[in-house]
Amino acid sequence: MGKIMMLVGRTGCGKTTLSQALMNAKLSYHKTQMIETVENIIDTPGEYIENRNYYRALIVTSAECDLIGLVQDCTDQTSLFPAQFASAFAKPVIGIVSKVDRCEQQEKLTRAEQFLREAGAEQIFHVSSYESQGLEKIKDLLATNT
Ligand SMILES: Nc1nc2c(ncn2[C@@H]2O[C@H](COP(=O)(O)OP(=O)(O)O)[C@@H](O)[C@H]2O)c(=O)[nH]1
Ligand SMILES: [Mg+2]
Repeated sequence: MGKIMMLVGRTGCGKTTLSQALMNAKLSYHKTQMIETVENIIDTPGEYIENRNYYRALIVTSAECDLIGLVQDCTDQTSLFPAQFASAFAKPVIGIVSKVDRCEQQEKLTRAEQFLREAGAEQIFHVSSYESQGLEKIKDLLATNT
C-alpha cells in the first residue's frame, strides 16, 4: 500500500512532473511486483498556496494523506510558504527542493532549503524529475509503514 503524500507548491514548481516521475520510476523499479506499482500522490493546484483563501482546502485535503510535501523550485528566488506553515497540518511535513538539475550554484540549493525550513519542513529532499535524481529516497519514504 504505502503512504499517500500530498504535494503543495506554486504553479510551475514541478509537482505534476514529480508525481509522474515517481510513478514511472516505481513502475520500472518494481516491474515484477504488479501490486505495488502505483504511487499514491495527491497533486494539488498551485492556486491552493497562491491564494490564502484556499489554505483551508489544503488543510481539509490533508486529512486524506499520510504526509505533506512542500515543493520549492530551486530556481525560484521567492517562496510562498508562510513561516511555520507546516504547523497548520496534523501530519508530518517534508520539504522537496525541485529541479536540482538547474541548480548550477550551491546558493540556489541553500536558498530553497532555507525557505522550506522556515516553513517548518522536518526533512529535506532534493529531486530532479528530468534526471530521475532523488526519486528513490522519496519512494523509500512512501514505502515505509512507520
Ligand atoms: N529543469 C527541470 N524542469 C522541470 C522539472 N520538473 C518539471 N519541470 C518543468 O517545470 C514546468 C512546470 O512543471 P509542472 O510539473 O507542470 O509544475 P506544477 O505546476 O507544479 O505541476 C514544466 O515546464 C516542466 O517541464 C525538473 O526536474 N527539472
Ligand atoms: Mg501541476
